This record gives sequence, C-alpha cells and structure tokens, in this order.
Amino acid sequence: MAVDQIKGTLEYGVDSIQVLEGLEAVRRRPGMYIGSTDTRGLHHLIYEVVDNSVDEALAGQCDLIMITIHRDASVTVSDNGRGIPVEVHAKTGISGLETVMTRLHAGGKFGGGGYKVASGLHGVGVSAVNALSAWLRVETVRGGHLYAQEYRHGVPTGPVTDLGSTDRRGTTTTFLPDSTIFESLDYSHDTLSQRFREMAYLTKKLMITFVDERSDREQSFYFEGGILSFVRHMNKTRTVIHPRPMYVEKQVGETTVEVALQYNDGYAESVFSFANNINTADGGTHLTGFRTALTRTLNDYARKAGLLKDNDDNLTGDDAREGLAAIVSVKLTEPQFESQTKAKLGNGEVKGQVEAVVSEGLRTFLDENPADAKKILEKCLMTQRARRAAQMARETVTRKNALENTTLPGKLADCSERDPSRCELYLVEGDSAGGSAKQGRDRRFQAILPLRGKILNVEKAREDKMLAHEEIRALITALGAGIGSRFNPDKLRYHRVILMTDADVDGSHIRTLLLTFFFRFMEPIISNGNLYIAQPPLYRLSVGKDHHWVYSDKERDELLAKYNGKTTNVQRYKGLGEMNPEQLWETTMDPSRRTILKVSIEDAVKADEIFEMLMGDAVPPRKRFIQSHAKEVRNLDA
Ligand code: 0RA
Repeated sequence: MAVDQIKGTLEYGVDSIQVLEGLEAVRRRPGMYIGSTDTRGLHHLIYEVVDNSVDEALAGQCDLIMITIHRDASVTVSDNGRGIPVEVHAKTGISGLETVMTRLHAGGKFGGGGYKVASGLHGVGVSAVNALSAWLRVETVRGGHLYAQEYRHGVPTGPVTDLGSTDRRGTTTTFLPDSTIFESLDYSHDTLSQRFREMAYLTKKLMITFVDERSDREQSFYFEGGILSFVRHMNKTRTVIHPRPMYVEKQVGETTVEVALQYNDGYAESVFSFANNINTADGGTHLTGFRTALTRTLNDYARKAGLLKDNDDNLTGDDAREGLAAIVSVKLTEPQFESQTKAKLGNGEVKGQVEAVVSEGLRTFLDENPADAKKILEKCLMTQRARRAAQMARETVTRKNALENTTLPGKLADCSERDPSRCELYLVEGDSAGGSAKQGRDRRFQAILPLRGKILNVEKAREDKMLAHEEIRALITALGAGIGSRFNPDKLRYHRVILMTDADVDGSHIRTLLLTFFFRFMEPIISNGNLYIAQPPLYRLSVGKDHHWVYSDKERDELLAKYNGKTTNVQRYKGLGEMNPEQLWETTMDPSRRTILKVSIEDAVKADEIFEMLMGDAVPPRKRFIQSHAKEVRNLDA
C-alpha cells in the first residue's frame, strides 16, 4: 500500500523505490557516508559538492569555483564547467541530472564523458549531500539552456525544468543541511577557508572564491604556480638555502606526479603528501617513493661531485630531509587508501612512479643549478656531521639519559592509581600554582608536574640539546613513553595529559611551546587524543552571597545583564596562583565540573605553520602573531 502511494504521488517505477531506500539509508546512517554528523561531517557536505567542481577543473573544463555560505546556513557552490548532462538516461528512463542527484555512487562516472580522476573523499557523490539536506536546488547549463531541479531530503519535488536560454556556463548547487541530522549548522570559517586555500594550491590556475555572508567576508585563492607557490608559502617566514624551488610534474601510466621542494636553514622537516587532493597525513607509497628518490639522488650527486669521498658514509634519509619543505601530490584513477581515515595511500605501483619522476626531476635541477646544488649538499653534509656528533655525545656522556632513565623526577607529585587509562597528569605553569594543584587535586588519579618558566625553544633546538634540558627530561620521564620514533604509546603512564597555564600572554606562550614540543617529539599523544588544555575561569562574579565562576567575556556579559540592577562584583583571575587549592579543584580540576579541551591537530599543515611562525628564526612575524592571536590560542582544539 505504501508502495502504491509513493508510486502514485511521484509517478515513479520500481526503480525509484530503490532510490528512496538508498536515500533513506543515508539519512538513517549518515556516519557511514560522511563520517560524522558534527562540524566535520557538516563541512564534508560542502567538500563533496566542491570536489565535483574541482574534478571539472582537473579535467581542464573550468577555472572558477565560488562557495557562498548564506546567513540561513544554506550553501551555494557554483562553477563555470560544462554542466551536468540533462538528457534522459536510456537505462533509468530519467534525466542524467536527476540520476546524479538521487542515485548513490552515480557521481562523476556517469555520462561516459567523465573524468580520469575523481577527488571526492568518500566518492559517495552529491546524492548523499542531497539526502542529508532539508532542501537542495541545482541549476546547470547545457546547450545554451538553463535547467533546474529541486529536492527535499533528496527526493525531487518536481521534474527537471528548462528555464530557457542563457549565456552562462556551469553548475550551481544550493543546499541547506538538515538540522535534524546535524548537531549544528555552524560552519567554521577558518577551517573551510584553510581547505579552500589548500585546494587552490593543489590545482594550479584555479580560482576559488569563498564568500561568508554571516560575517561579510570574501576571499579568493588563486595560485599560478600551484604546489610551487605552496612550498614558497611554507618557507615564507624562513631563510631559504636556494631561491627557486625544484618543481616537477609528469604523467606516468595513469598517475600524474607533481612535486615541489625547497630547503631552508631550519631543522624541521615539513613534507606534506596528497593523493587526489586528499591530505595523506600518514603518507603511503607516494611519500615512500619520494623519500627514496630524494636520498638516493642527493647521494649520487654528492659522490659524482666529490662532496662524498669513497670512504665517507652515505647521507641518511634524515640528513636529506632536515630543513626541507616539500609537497608531493599524486592524482590517480583508482586510489586505494589504507586506513579508514584515508590518511595513507596504498597503491603499490605509485612508489616506483613517484621515484622515477622525482629522481629525474631532482637530478636535472641539480645539474642545471650547480650553485644551488652545492648549498643543498653542504647543508645535508652539515646535518650528517651534527647527527654523528650528537650520537657520540649521547653514547659517551649520557648513560642515564631521559630515554633510559625510569626514576621519576622529584618534582612530580604522582597519583596512587596505576592504570594509565584512569590517570591524569597536570602540567602546571610555575611552582606556586603547582603547589595549589598538589593540594587541591584528587591524589588517587591526578598527578602534578610543575614546570618552571619558559621551557625552551623546541623549534630551534636539536634533539640532543633538548634532552639536556632538565624540565624536558622530567616531562619525558614522567610520561614514560620515550620520544620521537622511539615513542611507545603502550608505555604512556597517563592517558590524559592536561596543560594548565595562566590565561595571559606568558601562559599562552608556554602552552604553545609545550604544544610544539608534543607536536615535534610526541605527535602520537596528540593524534591519539591524550592531550588536553585546562580551562581555568577568567572571573569570579559575586551577587550578594552567591558567586559564579565565569569562563568567558561573553558569559560575564550575559550574567551582568541577568543581574542588572543588583550589586555585583567582578573579580578578574589573571593567574592560577590567585586561586586557593579548593578553588582550583572546584573550577578547573574536578572532573564532574571542569571543562577541558582536547587538542587535535586536524590539519598538520596549519599547525606546522603556526608553530614555525611562533618559534622559527624570523622574529617580526612571530611577534605580530603572538600579539594578534594571544587570545585565540586558548581555543587551539578546534
Ligand atoms: C557528468 C558528465 C560531465 C560533466 C559532469 C557530470 C559535471 C558534473 C558537475 C558537478 C559540479 N559541476 C559539474 N560539472 C560537470 C561531462 C559532460 C560533457 O561531456 O559535456
């Protein structure tokens, strides 16, 4: 009966019932299709639609994409591509446009004239976006005519209609995500803007315009040089060893390989890899191929040029990558991703393809730019010498170095619980706040490690120098899991590591230093979700005998408005030291009342840029950044 009803209303056949079931499945289990229904999933809807336009750009058919967030949370994505075919599809008996918009997995491959490369992350296609939207309207131009169709929850509300002739081109999709499915419709301007910038870097000569009508902001991203511009941008605040990045782009078989690299005089390695425009944070075969080619080509050149003599050891991969900024981007027809998060590329054939392209490209670059080649090799040889010296120093001097030392530091007030999953370690700025925290804590599961003063500038420090620092050794020993490639999460003694610093500029600086330390030397602590930031209150607001702890200016203003007319007293808390142990427990440490923010590095590129800017050698941009962002660093978890 229900079936007849659907048939009756929509005049569709059996086929459309499968369609309805497909859309219903998406609505019932959205996580399966877009990962989640939080902000991430919400952003995913936009990426899915934008990816279709990027595919059109990759096919060489469009060079403009515009994304607009409207005040009512609906989103418009438009491009100047070929448009989506509207002709009736022989097999389904319905319009191509409707097929694309309502059939699962009927994305770019439809219509024969599809693309060699599809960048959509999950490849679920725009039909999943449609299913998860309260409403959606698509307009597309074919053969000089504008066609449109509208949907509710993915179901057409009418046929594809011909709106007459036009001299426009391309496709425009506007949709409102379904607020009964998503936790909120609050897009993050910065996350989206960062991603669109990245997309523009990865597709040279594509102009992406982002309009956010909620705050009247508009930005356009266009990079003539693509990833070459990306690498220049990464090195913007650093001192480069050679003026022009090495750049190579070549197609091997079905794979397009594009690589840009440039050395700076720092110690950090910043190599980011992408497969079909997806950031492969865990690397994979393309990154392995790149690394192999880099190390081998530099060694070959150094031998040939007499910079490495017969008896000298080869440069190691680490020697070749210190101070390197690089982007490795591959585009392939059938990407295989290893992890569920798609962070690692698995296609075996890609390793050799990237290796071949990078070897040839880098060799040509070195041969054609001998002065740059000399500077690059000298830098690598210096790293090799420094590495050897550090190794010898470690072996001879420090038997009891932090990595072997298991005697817990004296400053640590440990907890009695031994199961790491129940243990917390508070890293507290300053000895006086440390004292309050030790008295205020629940000693059964909360441990305190006070850290004094400016820890150290980890960006500039080498591993050996860093290990010489007492505060850092105490931290490493307290955590018990080692550092760098020897970091072992199974040995971590506390599954929650909580940074508790003052709500002032010094506090935010120390927090950034600690975050940098964890990012560079204990990255799994961040990616496994073990690192948190405590949220101490900013004010204490008293009304008569009552008091409120207040955690933001907005909250303060709301309370003041509420108590308007009554006598109120607002006391500002600058430092943790101003609270007594009971207050510290009540406001910041008691698990049943506190808020702690989980630190997650959603975007390694962005984090690296911020850290580099804060910690790198170029002082002016760092100062400016600290001054203008001192407040925002509070919310680094976003
Ligand atoms: C199917 C086939 C063709 C283009 C497209 C889809 C297409 C899809 C989207 C989605 C957003 N913008 C788009 N632009 C084009 C090829 C049609 C032809 O060969 O003319």
